[in-house]
Amino acid sequence: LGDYTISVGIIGRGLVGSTLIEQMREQRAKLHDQYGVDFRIRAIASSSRMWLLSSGENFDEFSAPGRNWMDDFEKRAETLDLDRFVGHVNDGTLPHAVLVDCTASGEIGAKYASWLRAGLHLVTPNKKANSASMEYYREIRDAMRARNTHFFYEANVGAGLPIISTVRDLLRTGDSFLSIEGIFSGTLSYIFNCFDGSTPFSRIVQQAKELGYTEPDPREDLAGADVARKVVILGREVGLDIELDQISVQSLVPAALDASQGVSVAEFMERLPEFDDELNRQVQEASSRDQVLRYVGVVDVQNRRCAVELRAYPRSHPFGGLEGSDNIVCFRTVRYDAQPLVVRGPGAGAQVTAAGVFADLLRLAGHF
Ligand code: NHO
Repeated sequence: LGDYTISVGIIGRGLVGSTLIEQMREQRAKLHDQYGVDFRIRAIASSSRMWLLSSGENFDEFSAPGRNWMDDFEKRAETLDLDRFVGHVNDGTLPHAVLVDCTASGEIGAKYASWLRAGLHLVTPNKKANSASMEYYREIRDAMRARNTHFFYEANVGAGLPIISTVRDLLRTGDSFLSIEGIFSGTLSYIFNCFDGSTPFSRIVQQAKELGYTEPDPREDLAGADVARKVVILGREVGLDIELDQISVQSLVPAALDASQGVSVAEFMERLPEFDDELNRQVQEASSRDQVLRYVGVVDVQNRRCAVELRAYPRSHPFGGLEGSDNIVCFRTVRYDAQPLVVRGPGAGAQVTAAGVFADLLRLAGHF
């Protein structure tokens, strides 16, 4: 076995997990022949079951074209036992072991520190661990240092866009951050890129829901909680000691329609037009000044403040000309002060998210 043979356990076989497995299958021969990198998928878990491949089994057989590994999962999977799952991936038969967490589970995120301390590497698009308490955030970093293990999470922010890696490159080369400001939600990007005052806000939310751009309950997008997690992760990346509940978040869900009031999704959608006036007034006011409204996340590094809120920007601003569900991030640093460094592109979808996770796996292999 070469140094680049890596035992892989995939937790979560939903949209991102299954797309990642497909992308790894497609690249497998090339990675092996050109770079000597050999990722061996040895275990896959869903929320209640797990499939542990025996030492004689090769996942390539099950994922060959014309065969659906999901069928094999259904036949062979047993009840999920996370400790056995992790022990199997890290059984010492291969030189390195990595867990890829493709769930959105906080419970899984809460295990990272112990897994890193047990010698496993970790790659994930799941934001829960990095946006948990600062204490746990530090515990993860301590575990990595103690065992020289790696944890990569590029897809925590902006799916496959180079956002975390850009922050790291700037810091490592000695630059200092002034601010990070961005549109981090594909859903809210779409909604505000469409919202110019000609169509009521509630109608655009309805369209976005029908197109499948929102969560099944659009309030999850409109409340800004997911953007707040991304902002905390970026804030911590640039050195702020910040907790999720210290971020000021402007929710776009009218208080009377909050889920905590017992309002169903159907009733929320039906009554949202009652609240159109205020946002319509704001967009028209912005428009009269040649501005647009954007729902942004901000890390103000100089004032050590993070916020998630609706802001008005001139049409000529990089945020002004955004299209579709693109994400965009402006990094202002000492070196990029007069003109910010801007990263822009699709920030949602299984293909680009899985590719971000896959790139992290290759980044990990680059350390061996
Ligand atoms: P799914 O399809 O629900 O799959 C989750 C899987 O995890 C399921 O197989 C479930 O059985 C398993 N699971 C849940 N709890 C488990 C547990 N305790 N133990 C074992 N397995 C468990 O979710 P996705 O879509 O595949 O997402 C996976 C992760 O990627 C999540 O952390 C999500 O936040 C992250 N992610 C997904 C996407 C995406 O495209 N689907 C994006 C970013 C991150 O950029 C994407 C996006 O859409 C961003 C956002 N919607 C926006 O900007 O508007």
